[in-house]
Amino acid sequence: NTSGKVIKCKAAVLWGLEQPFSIEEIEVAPPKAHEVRIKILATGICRTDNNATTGVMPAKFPVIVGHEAVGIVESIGEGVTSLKPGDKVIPLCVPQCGICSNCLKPDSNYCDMLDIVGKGVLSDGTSRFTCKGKPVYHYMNTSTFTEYTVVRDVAVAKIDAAAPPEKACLFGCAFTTGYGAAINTAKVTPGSTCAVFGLGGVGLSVIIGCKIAGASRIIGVDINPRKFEKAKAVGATECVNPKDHTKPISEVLKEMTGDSVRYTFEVTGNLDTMIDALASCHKNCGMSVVVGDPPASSVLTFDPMLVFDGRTWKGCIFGGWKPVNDLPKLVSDFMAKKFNLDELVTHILPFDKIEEGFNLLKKGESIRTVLTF
Ligand code: PAD
Ligand code: ZN
Ligand code: ZN
Repeated sequence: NTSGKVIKCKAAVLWGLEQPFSIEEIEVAPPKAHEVRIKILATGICRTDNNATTGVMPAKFPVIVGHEAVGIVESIGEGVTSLKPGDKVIPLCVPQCGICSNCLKPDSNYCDMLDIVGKGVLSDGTSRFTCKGKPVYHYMNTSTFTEYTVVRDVAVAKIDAAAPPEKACLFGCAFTTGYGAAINTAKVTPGSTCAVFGLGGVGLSVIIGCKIAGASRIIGVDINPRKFEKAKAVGATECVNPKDHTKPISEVLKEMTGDSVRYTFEVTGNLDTMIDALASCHKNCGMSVVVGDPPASSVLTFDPMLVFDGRTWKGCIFGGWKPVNDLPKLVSDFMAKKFNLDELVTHILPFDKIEEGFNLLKKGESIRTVLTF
């Protein structure tokens, strides 16, 4: 029984910006009040983790990143009532404390506990990880590239004990984000035409959402044509490479559809693509959803007529779900075969091969690589 004791285990530590992942032995302190310690079973690699290594997303170094995982509760701190050792769980990069002004709003999931600025510490202002005598910081309340992690109890969703970890981990980010962007944020209507810019794990999940919502045309847009086959397998009706055209992509989509693109989704994190996606939806009744992470401290200049004309420009965090409440239901729907995540997981690698997993992402060869322990 490891409860109450420091656990020594393996973790992938980032010592600084643009450094490789270094597999180190770390110490994981026991959970304090309202925290739980989790043994990670499987964790996906998301673009947002890579964004921490490049500085696009702020993080405090040294750091353990990773935010898309399934694990088992190993032990709980004082005052934890919602979870017990042995529960199968998903750590939440977007917590749901239930009491902040945002959690109390029925239509907001932007919990005050969300650590989007990269503070990297838990509620008492300290970290639970050390390596070689130094503190190692947390990332987005989760830090899943480690055999054991400690998170706040409000940043944990309990899921079906039978859920397969190497698929269900995608509910920790990619699927939940993309599917929710279509279902909750855009509220895609039956028979509509959608265009999805960026066909990675999150973009393909948007396509799955558009399809379930009954969209009749779903156009995948990517500069990497190797992504088209998977996009079609999950529901894209056609795919376009902006590099094959001299005209702006918004013009290309307008011609393809007789000016009827109702919903567009930016799922690449590029500033130019955010404007392209906005300009690509119908000028008066279209809606464009920003899902990709904008680079930290960036500024965008755009023609205000794009919005004045009547378009709606929206963003969403984690697909707009209230995750403690909604993730268990999403996982139940998955177990009932409402959606199939098989196409999204292209690679499964042992945890030690994390660097190889990131290289697959950077080279555009993977959709999701899942690391197993
Ligand atoms: P990914 O790298 O697997 O996929 C991105 C795709 O975009 C790739 O297929 C690229 O080829 C493609 N792409 C890149 N540049 C362009 C371009 N100029 N035009 C068209 N396509 C392009 O990433 P992902 O699916 O893991 O994540 C996608 C984005 O979503 C990324 O910015 C990530 O940080 C963000 C994200 N946001 C949330 C949220 O809550 N809003 C959650 C998770 C991820
Ligand atoms: Zn809250
Ligand atoms: Zn993510």
